[in-house]
Amino acid sequence: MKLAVVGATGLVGSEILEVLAEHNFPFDELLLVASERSVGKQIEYKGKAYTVIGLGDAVAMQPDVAIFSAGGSTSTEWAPKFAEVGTLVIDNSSAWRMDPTKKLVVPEINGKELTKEDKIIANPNCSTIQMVLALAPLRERYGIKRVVVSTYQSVTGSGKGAVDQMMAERAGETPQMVYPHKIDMNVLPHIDVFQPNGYTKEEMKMINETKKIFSDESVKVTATTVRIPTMGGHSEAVNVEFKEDFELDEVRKILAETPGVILQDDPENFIYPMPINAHKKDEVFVGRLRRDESQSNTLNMWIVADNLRKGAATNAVQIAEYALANGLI
Ligand code: 2RA
Repeated sequence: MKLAVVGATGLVGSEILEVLAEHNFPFDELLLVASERSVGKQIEYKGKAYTVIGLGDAVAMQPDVAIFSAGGSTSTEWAPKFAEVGTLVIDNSSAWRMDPTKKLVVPEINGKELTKEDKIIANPNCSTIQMVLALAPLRERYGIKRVVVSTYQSVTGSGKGAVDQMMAERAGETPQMVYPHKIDMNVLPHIDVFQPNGYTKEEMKMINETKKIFSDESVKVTATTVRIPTMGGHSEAVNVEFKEDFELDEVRKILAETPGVILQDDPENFIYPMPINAHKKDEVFVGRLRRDESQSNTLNMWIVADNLRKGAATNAVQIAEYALANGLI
């Protein structure tokens, strides 16, 4: 098994290496790939130094799997080149997510749709993954009519520069601005670029990707995505209208029994999901379950996950693990 990590020097790339090590992902050879300006850099993996190579050299080495987190333009140009030499590409960018010929995968939900023919697999957007993982089992049981979600997203979703801006502002220094405004002691209702309909690309990702992952255009989704000055993970307030009524105890049982989901729902004892506790964890944490008393068949939930983990690196590694376990590579 020859494994490539493309974008190995970025925030998500580093997280992918951490997850691979924690999961003891089996490979004989590891290729760490990045842009030309990073070629030659040394990166340590499990105590061994690896030298970063360029994309052209990596394709020529014909890896079995390439996990990409290198931005949309790199994925658009290079994912097909890897696929042509037989590599299974798992891409974290948005480049292939809404391509009708590519699958958008959360292994616990729709991993079974994968076949040997799928050579470029899209990893969903981090804010989508954590929401659909919690909603999927409830959709199975009650059917979903509509989802209203408001997110509270960590600056780590914007990359290292955004973390640096926040920390510089917090230290009273003059920051290198990544955002159009201050982020510390502030919130920005603006993630990615605004669209003609007034939504941002991030909001449209949540809307469109949810429908694709559920293979159900009838699910209505609306989203407001907000950047907040925190690390550790993304948080989401989700209001979901089911087709059928529900019992809260059954909802709790379903979620508690869902692989990859951890229920933290004991408000009396101040137990509820928080990004500070989700940091570096692979699971999705759900709490604050309560009936929406303003509308029948409707539930409020609070969903938190480390966006660099299940929102990106962990989900991508789990796709590779699924492919390996099911003879797809
Ligand atoms: C963000 N979900 O949080 C986007 C991309 N990582 O910025």
